[in-house]
Formats: sequence, C-alpha cells, structure tokens
Amino acid sequence: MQTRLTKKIVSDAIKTLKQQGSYPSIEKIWNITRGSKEIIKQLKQEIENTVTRSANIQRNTLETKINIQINLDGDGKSNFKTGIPFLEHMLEQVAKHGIIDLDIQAKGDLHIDGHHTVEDIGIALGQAFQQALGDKKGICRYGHAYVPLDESLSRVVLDFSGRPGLEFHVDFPRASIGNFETDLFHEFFQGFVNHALVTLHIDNLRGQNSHHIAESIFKAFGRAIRMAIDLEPRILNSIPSTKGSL
Ligand SMILES: [Mn+2]
Repeated sequence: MQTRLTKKIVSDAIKTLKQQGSYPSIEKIWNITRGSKEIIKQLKQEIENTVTRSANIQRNTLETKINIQINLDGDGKSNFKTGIPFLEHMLEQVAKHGIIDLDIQAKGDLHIDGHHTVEDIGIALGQAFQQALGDKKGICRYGHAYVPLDESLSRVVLDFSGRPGLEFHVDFPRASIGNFETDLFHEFFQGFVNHALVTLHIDNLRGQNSHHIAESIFKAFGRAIRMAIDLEPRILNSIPSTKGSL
C-alpha cells in the first residue's frame, strides 16, 4: 500500500518536473517525494529510466552474448569489452560525440569471424535506443552532421521515424582495417536500423584512407544522434509527428 502511494507520488513528481521542462536528478525527486529510503531504492531504476532515458539490453543467442547499458542523457563515458578493438574505437566516437554513456560487453564467436558479433552489437544497440527513447516525446527527431577527418568527409542524416531504412553509400578502398573487415560496417548499421527503427542515410562524400572514412562516419553518426535525441523544452509532452506516434 505504502509502495503504491509512493509510486504515485514519484510519478506525479516526474510529471510535474517534465512539464516544467527540466529533467531532475534523483536527489531532487527524493526531496520532492520525501519517500522512505527503501522504497525509493526499489524505484530508483524505474525513475532513472524515466528521467534519464536509459536502457539495459541483454541479448543472448548461440552465436553471441551481448549486454548493453546506455544513458542518452549521459556525458559521453564509454566502456567496451567486445574482442573487436576497431569497433570499440568506432563506438567510442558515438559515445563521445553523441554525448551518451555507453557500456557494451560482448562475447561472440570470434573464432569464426567478427560477423555475428558486429551485427548483433548493431542489433542490441538499436534495441537500446528504441527502449531508452520510449514514446519519443519531446525529441527533435531528425539529426544530421557532416564530419571531416583529414581528407575524408562523411554525412549522416537520420530520423527516429519508427520505420527501418538504411541508405549506405560508402566505398572502402581496403577490404580490412587491421583485421576488421570493412563490409561489416554495413551489417552493423543494418542491425541498428532494423531495431532502433530509424531512417538512416550514410554517405562518404570523399576519402582515401579507410580508417579515416570509417571514423568520419561514426563521428557523424554520433553527432546526428545527438541532434535527433536532443529534447526541445517547448514540446516535452508531445510526440514530434502529425500522425501522433513514432
Ligand atoms: Mn582513429
């Protein structure tokens, strides 16, 4: 009974704070609710997920076991253990330039090759975004970025449209970067798109060095995400679609 009452107080407090246009800290909610420590502790995850747009995804198959923690309102921290260093170098760009906290632990069948692990990380990351964004109320929805890296220039345009769609226009001069096969980038983004339900256009406009090409794409991807998931304070309670849902 007490739990239910506290839950209601907490949810009312979150609603009020959202209407004011600010996403409060747990401490602030604590002060408002004045609930008991134990009850608040139980609700902490729920509250955190509501106010900080975070998600925890576990995806286990016979080929891969993946655990992703994401906080879209983080500060760009990242932590990876995937067994694929070049992918980690790329995902670090997404966290840093998307200003999201990202923790990915993956155990895949790398004795075969990187294919399943890379694709499944894309899938799980897509699921994490889909879950963390929830009903997408208040988000800017569209994002785009041009990012250069020396001779390379890439453009990423995306829409959290609720529909999967990938346009991937990238030619890598090399088949591999280190031991990372460059055709896996397409698999990664296809997995992401299918599960984040986004429309994603990726174009490498020029470039000669495959490492630069990949890195400019992932940096632009991070920047475009940052723009799209940013909250517009004037529409915090509305879904940015004339259809009424995304
Ligand atoms: Mn680099």
